[in-house]
This record gives sequence, C-alpha cells and structure tokens, in this order.
Amino acid sequence: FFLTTTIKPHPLLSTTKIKRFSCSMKEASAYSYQKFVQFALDQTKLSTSHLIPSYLQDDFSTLKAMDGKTDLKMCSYQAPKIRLLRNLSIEQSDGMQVMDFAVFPEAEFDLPIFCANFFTSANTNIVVLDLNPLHDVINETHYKQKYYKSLIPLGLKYAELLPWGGKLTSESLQFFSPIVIWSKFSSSHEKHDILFSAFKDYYKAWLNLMNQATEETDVSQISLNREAQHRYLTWRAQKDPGYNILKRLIGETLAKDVVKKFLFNGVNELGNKTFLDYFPEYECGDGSINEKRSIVGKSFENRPWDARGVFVDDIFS
Ligand code: BLA
Repeated sequence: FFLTTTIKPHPLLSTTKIKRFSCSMKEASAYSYQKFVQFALDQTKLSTSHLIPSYLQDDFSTLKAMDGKTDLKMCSYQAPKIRLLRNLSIEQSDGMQVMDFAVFPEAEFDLPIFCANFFTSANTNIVVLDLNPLHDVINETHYKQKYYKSLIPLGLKYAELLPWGGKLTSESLQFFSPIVIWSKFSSSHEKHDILFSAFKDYYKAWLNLMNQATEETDVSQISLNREAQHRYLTWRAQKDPGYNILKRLIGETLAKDVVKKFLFNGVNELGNKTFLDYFPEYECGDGSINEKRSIVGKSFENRPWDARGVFVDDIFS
C-alpha cells in the first residue's frame, strides 16, 4: 500500500527565505580552491626566484572528465630545493571541488612534504592539511623537535577551529605530523575562510622551513631521505582515497597515469622497493596487495596528539 502525504510549506518559511537559502547553497558550492593555489605560487615565487615549470607540465595540464561536466586542472613546478610542486584541481559544475596540492623536496633535504588535500561535495568537506613528516615523529624526538617544536602553537590554534574528523585509516597516522589538520565539516563561508587562513599559515610555515634548510651532503643520509620519500609516495600511489573518484571521472588507465606519473611522481624513479616491501601486512595469500585501505582498521576517534605534540596512543610505539 502507499501512504500519501501532502507537504505544506511551514508558515514561517517564506519564499524569500527559501530563495536566500538556495542562494547561499549555490555560493557555497561555487567555492573554488583556485585562490589557494594562486597564493601558494605567489608566495613560493617570493621565496625562490627560480620557480620554473616542471617537465610534467606538457603531459599533465587539463582533462575533461567523461561525465562532460567536470574539469581537471593540473600544474607543476620545480625549484632548487623543490623536486616537485604540483596541484590537481577538480571542479564539477554541480558542486564537487577538489584540491590535491603537494610539495616534495629534493632528497638532499629532510624537509617535511607539504600536503593539502581538500574534498568538497554538496554535503561535506573532507580536509587534510599538514607538513607530512619525512621521518618518524612518533618514536624519534630529534626530527620532531627539528621541524615541529616551533609550530605546535599554530597546530593548536587550527585544531580548535577545524576539529578532528574522527576515525580514519590507522596506517595514515604514521604519515601525519603533530600539527596535522584532519577535519570534516559542512560547507559555510566561515569554515572556508578558516581553511584558507590555515592553508596560508601552514604554507608560509613550510616556506620558512625551506628557506632555512641546508643541503645534506652525507650520501647515506641523502639515501635515507630518498627512501623515506619513496615509501610515502608508494603509500599514497596505492592507497589514496581520491583514486576511486579519479577512476570514475577519467577511466582506469588515465587515473593510474595521473596517480603514478603526476600526483605521486617519483614512485617509479626514487627507489625500487615495492608496496609490499614497505607494507608487508597488506600481502594476501596469493601474493597480491589487499584492496582494503586499512589492515589495522579505522581508529583514532579523537586527536591522538596532546597539546605538547606528544603522540598519546600506543598503537605505533
Ligand atoms: C577520505 N581522505 C579521506 C580520509 C583521509 C584522507 C585520511 C578519511 C578516510 C580514511 O580514513 O582513509 C586523506 N589519507 C589522506 C591523506 C593522506 C592519507 C592526504 O593517508 C596522506 C598521507 N581526497 C583527495 C582527493 C579526492 C579525495 C584528490 O585527496 C578526490 C578526488 C576524496 N577522500 C576523498 C573521499 C573521501 C576521502 C571521497 C571519503 C570516502 C572514503 O573514505 O573513501
């Protein structure tokens, strides 16, 4: 049987209110991350006079998705201390906006990897903003002190404004720093303004670290940096949550190309180890890689770093 009801508009919800509501929704969905990328490029140019387009620019610039309503825009640069600065923006006419911005240092520097991954759909925003540590910051205090000690107050400020997003792939935590911003929220101008200001502050902090960084000359230390970056790239090229969306938009072959040659460029060049060499717990009985994102499972309902930047969960220690 069918139940039919007539929905009467609530007397308090006048048409002008409805109009205003739909207008603000439109504004929120029309939100673009272009100004974030522009800010980062302008600031980088102020820090280094040698920012030049990467060789990847020829093969990866714009793509139209198969749905006919989504544009993918890519840009990539390099500079003396920067192996690759790259961005992928995805803009869909009916709301989805994605920014995947990262900066990878040359192996001569143990600088963190700058990482800003923002996913916006009609209902929600999923954001990760961090200076991803190249080396262990959970068990090794030296690296943590070197890069994050002075940044803890910055992290605390934004951890409050952009609260922890809840449980996530446990394995991801080893790639995050004590100042990571991991958050989920519904769209509003206020939140997006906060996100823009967090992005600006985090990027300026990263540029400061880059300006001060001195080149490593010890070959064994350079190899350690290179392998750590390769492990990071290998993780992300295999397990990045954005891959399924890319596959749906541009098909499997192109999506694999964008992931391995553009987004996580270096995964085929910086080392020979395989995903299973680095993450053997993902091996299935037949030798293939487990498709699951997490073996340990999702965890960390709350922020696992305390106010002093100490890791407060014993999962990795
Ligand atoms: C979800 N993205 C997530 C989550 C994380 C990240 C932690 C929560 C789900 C989970 O626990 O895995 C991001 N994870 C990261 C990052 C690192 C990591 C940055 O390990 C770095 C080390 N996200 C993107 C892009 C798209 C995207 C480019 O960066 C889309 C093209 C989408 N991310 C996306 C979606 C979800 C998500 C749709 C929610 C759905 C899901 O969990 O699969």
